[in-house]
Amino acid sequence: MSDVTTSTGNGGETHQQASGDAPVLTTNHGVPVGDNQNSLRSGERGPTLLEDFVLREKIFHFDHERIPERIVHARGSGAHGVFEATDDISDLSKAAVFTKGEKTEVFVRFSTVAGGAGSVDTPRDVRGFAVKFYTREGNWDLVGNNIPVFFIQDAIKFPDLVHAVKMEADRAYPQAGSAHDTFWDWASLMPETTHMLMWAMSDRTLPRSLRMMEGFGVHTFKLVNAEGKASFVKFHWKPRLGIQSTIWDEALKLQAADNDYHRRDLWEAIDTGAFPQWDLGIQVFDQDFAEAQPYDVLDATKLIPEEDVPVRLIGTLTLNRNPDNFFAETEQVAFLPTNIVPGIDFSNDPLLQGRLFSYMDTQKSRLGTTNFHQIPINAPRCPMHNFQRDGLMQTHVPKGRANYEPNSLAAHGEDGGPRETPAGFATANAATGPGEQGDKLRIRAETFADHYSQARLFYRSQDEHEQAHIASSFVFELSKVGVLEQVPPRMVANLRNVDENLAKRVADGLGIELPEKSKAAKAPVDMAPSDALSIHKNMKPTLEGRAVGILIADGTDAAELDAVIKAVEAEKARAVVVAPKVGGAKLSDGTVRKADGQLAGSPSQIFDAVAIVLSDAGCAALVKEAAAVQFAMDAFGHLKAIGASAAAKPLLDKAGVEPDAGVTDLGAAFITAAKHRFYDREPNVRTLA
Ligand code: HDE
Repeated sequence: MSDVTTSTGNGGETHQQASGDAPVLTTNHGVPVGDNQNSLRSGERGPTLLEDFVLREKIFHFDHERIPERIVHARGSGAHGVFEATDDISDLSKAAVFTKGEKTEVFVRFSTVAGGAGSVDTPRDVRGFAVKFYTREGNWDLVGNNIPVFFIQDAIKFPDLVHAVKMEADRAYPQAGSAHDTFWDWASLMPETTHMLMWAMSDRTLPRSLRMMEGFGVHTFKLVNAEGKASFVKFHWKPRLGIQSTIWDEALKLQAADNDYHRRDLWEAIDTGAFPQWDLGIQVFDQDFAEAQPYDVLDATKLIPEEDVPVRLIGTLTLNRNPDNFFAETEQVAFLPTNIVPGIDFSNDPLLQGRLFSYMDTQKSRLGTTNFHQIPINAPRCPMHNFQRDGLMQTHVPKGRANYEPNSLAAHGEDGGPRETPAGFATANAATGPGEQGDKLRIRAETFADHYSQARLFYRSQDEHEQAHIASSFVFELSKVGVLEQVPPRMVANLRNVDENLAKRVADGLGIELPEKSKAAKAPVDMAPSDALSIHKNMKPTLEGRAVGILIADGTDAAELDAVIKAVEAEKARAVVVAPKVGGAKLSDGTVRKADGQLAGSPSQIFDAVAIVLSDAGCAALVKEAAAVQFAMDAFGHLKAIGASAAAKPLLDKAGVEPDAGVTDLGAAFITAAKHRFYDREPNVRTLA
């Protein structure tokens, strides 16, 4: 049944009128609108009248559609889901969200940090990983990142970090990138950033998909059990699809191919039922362990190697529903590290402590009211009662007189309102758990002084290819430092404390003398390398959740094409057919196969592996097509598997594709190869530092 009937009014403009199920168009105040095409005029060609409340309300509301974007993490993508607790940890925490079998609704928002809301998805940047659990004891927000450590130790440095990394104040560029003067000027003067810089310069900041990155709570928190006993805890999210990253050249080209690469990928995965999943892991430790470490567990620039405290998996997060409305949900969601529930508590990490007052404040200025908790995406799903009253945009209508406590109104038969409960949130007593007390001093603890040991740990835990990427990223970023000539040597001087070889590679890559080593506040120590820190050691040889681009042209063998598609789909991957024309190609059997993407708009960087299925004639045509040559050349350069029919050889030759383990025919060998990246190929395609 049609929802609207159309009629043509004066001047030929289209009027759509409600009929059937279509609701009547009204003003915000419910007044039915008779004409949504013409404003009210004085005479047919006269001025518009102030009286036109329909026009004025429509424009007035439109004029105010935007709210201030987040000062950091402005660009984000969100999804609804569910968290299911899978292990009994009642000995550690009394939180209902951790009761084995308990299912809790969640909303998750992933973000980049530096760019504005309209910036691209694939810059080299940290990713936010913020989870709001709507537990039956109130909302718990775990507002973390995809990197387990942070740039700074104390919240007082956060505005400096953000000012330095965001676009420069006078010229308003670069958008969304750290490769510029002010960031490196600041970072090279702040040795505590060194560990996080290692992560930022690694491929961790170039995730292949939001579905394929880890998440971390970063700070040390506490778990508190029913007896009030507290333990220290670090939270981890482990992606079921493994960790997967792109490489720099690919990320740059993805930026050109698709500004919304990650947002689209997340939306489409959920839309097609391929629900992304992560396991929630905890590292639990006590005061004795904390005191025995060569770093301070309250220092957010440090991690706890998984080899020292294994990650115990206690639940699973499944994202299973896309937002209904981006603004109402993803934009208005207000994460607050202060949203915490009984059974979980803060530690004295000075970075976390600073966050505890920042977020409430920012939400007030972003959302305009202290009542932002009443916006549906922020509202708790459990009952909520208190004596907070009034304020801008109040939507609750409390009944009765009880807006203060204590009161004895109940004795008079009136509603006396809510009362506190002994089961409510109580701050963990330091005497029954890890103790962190001290005098009030504006001081940085001596235990925070070692800025290099874990940077070294990270670097030395990477394989040779990952180390080369890190060295090359430093070279690239520092090469973007313009007039501030003192900055690159200062940074390299710091890197000498991390690893002499790394420093030398970066100095060579920049073409500068190796500077004198900077003086470390505390001499670094060697820690045992940790495999958990490497992406390459944590990638899964799988095609699940990935995409294979299949290039075809007129004359492609239908059976050969179908065999590839079938084999790819059997691995739970997307088989995406690409042809010079989106209408399709005429195959060997005379049928026309519609393409999923046109060659010009579907470069190989949007795929994890490519198959090139061509006839002699098809190949002869594509050899003269730059986009086709580039398709093969980039797949090779981005270290991806390339499966090709024998007839495609001239195209591969023209693209400079040389035979190696990742270049196969279209049989089973291709499917095996497609699950990998061929990092050994890299020295043949580009010079790394
Ligand atoms: Fe944030 N951070 N942050 N941050 N942060 C914000 O809150 C802040 C820090 C993180 O998807 C802001 O709503 C301070 C660490 C994520 O909506 C703001 C400090 C970590 C998100 C803010 C930090 C984070 C934010 C901006 C130093 C990883 C996006 C808008 C003490 C553990 C949440 C907003 C979303 C957002 C302040 C440090 C993660 C301004 C002062 C460390 C994922 O309030």
